[in-house]
Amino acid sequence: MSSKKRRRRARMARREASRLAKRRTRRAAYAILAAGVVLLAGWLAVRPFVPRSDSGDESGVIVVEADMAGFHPKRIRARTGESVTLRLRSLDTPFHSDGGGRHQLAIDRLGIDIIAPPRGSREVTFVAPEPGVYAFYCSICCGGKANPAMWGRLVVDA
Ligand SMILES: [Cu+2]
Repeated sequence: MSSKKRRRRARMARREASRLAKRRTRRAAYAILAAGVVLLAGWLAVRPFVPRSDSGDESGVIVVEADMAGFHPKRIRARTGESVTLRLRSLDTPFHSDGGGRHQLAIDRLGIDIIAPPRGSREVTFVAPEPGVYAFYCSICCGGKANPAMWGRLVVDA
């Protein structure tokens, strides 16, 4: 084989190798891009069902979540004289036939009555009253006040 031929072959081999390397890089880039798109789509699909846990983020804010299974938590605490923001969040969607995904939090003794829209929240701010146990309920869904699941307690300590 002439040296000319050998050089030519070497050049072709180098070209082929560089072409293969480029193809591999391109494939890797596409794979990363596709994985990113899949992850993003997955996150967007799942996000509405992930309960946001912002309870405890703000001081003085008590977050109570409600769904057809009742209030979470069912028992909340406050101290007499402290300013309390009570935020009720409905975890249900508007597709619930019973109550349309709305939930209520009413404390008759304190004149509190808020209704959270489906997958939304409403809040009320008040000064915690004298020590005692104050019952709250939702009378919108699942038999309302007659349903023991839709009851909770605000415990006020001195
Ligand atoms: Cu309810």
